[in-house]
Amino acid sequence: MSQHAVEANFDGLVGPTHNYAGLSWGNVASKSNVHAVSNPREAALQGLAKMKRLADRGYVQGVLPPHERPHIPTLRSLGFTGSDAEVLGKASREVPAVLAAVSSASAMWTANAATVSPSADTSDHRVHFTPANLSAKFHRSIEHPVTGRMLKAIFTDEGYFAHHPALPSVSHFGDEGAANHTRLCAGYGDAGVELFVYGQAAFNDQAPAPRTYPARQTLEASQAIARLHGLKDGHCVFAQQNPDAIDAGVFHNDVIAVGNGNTLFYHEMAFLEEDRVLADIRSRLTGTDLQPVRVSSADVLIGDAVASYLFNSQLLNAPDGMLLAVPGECREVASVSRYLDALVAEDGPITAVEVFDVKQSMRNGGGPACLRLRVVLTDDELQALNRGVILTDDLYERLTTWVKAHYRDQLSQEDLGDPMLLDEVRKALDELTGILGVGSIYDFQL
Ligand code: SUG
Repeated sequence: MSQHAVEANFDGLVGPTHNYAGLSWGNVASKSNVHAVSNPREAALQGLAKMKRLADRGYVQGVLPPHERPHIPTLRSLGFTGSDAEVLGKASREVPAVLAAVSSASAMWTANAATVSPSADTSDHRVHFTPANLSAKFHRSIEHPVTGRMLKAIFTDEGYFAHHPALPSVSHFGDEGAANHTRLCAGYGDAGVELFVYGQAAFNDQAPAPRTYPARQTLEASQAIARLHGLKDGHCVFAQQNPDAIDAGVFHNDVIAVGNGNTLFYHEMAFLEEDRVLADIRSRLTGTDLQPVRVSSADVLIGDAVASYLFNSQLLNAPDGMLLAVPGECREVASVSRYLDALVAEDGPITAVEVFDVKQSMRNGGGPACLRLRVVLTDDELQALNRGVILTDDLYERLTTWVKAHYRDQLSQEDLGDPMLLDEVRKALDELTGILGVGSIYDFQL
């Protein structure tokens, strides 16, 4: 029996070490802004402003705290010894590139934090979470232990929430979380179809694969998650991403497609077997008909989609249709801006477009949709979670004041070795766990 449910969005609060280190081969923005000076304060305030605007519209908005960076325990695991300041100093002199990796604020992109299956889809009727191992990139592979701890601290009640450890952290089971997972459904509380999009099959040498850039997600990882979450075969669709799209800079499916309710908004180059994928979704979706909104290359070239992040938008239910929350860059690319005007003028499911400024994150390849993890929750589940992370006017004010008190307004690669930065970050994060009421979740607190 279906229950009333809502989609809550948990945005990653941008951490105080947000910087541009060029860590993500295959992510065009990350590589083109390498070593630019970042502004962590502006980045965090842009993220908070997005959350506040959506919360003001009545969407349930949550906050996921940043991770501890630079991550001294990782440096110790790599053989650096001494006091924390000594570890930092040695890493900064001897392996600055490794220090940059363990300093990345990449946990802000919570679409990669985990894959989440709502209770309406799972065999035990609990909400299931699997943190993504993010094994494709070293700087991201260190996120999942803390992500898992945070999710457990927020979704604690085992009667409602089930937590799995990340998959084995090797390329065969490379998993990038919800960025490669879309749920289509009639109502949020109804059983839906979970669409898992992968870049490559790992145990099949003959399978199509990208030639230039890495495929981060494997079919085998997606299948393992479906099994762990107790999803019925009849409710899952596995789709291979078009390898040419990956080679054009589409390193996650959410850079080329986004779904909500019965609507799938995607570029014609998104899937290798477009017709089969749509047919499989149609045959599994109950209580509604799939509404594909397909963007052709004639309207928007894939390069323009990657440059503007058109598909890395949040597609949200609105009173008279659906709202597409797009990054500001969509109005800077002429073909995309034209396309958006035509989209809302036509009689389709997407009825409104709104622009959000998340430029600091965008310069590392993270748009509005990368910054949020969607968690569909029934009314009871929503009441059961740790409410301290739900954005209210008061929490927004407190977090804004906290950012202004603790964040720098410029950060270069040289600054990452500054022992003062480490102290500033720890002081800030210690205060933050108190503000959010999540207890001790950081290594330095344990
Ligand atoms: O994993 N960028 C992230 C961007 C993640 C975007 N997420 C989604 N599409 N859902 C990544 O490539 C760049 C960090 C740097 O270069 O400093 C980075 O990690």
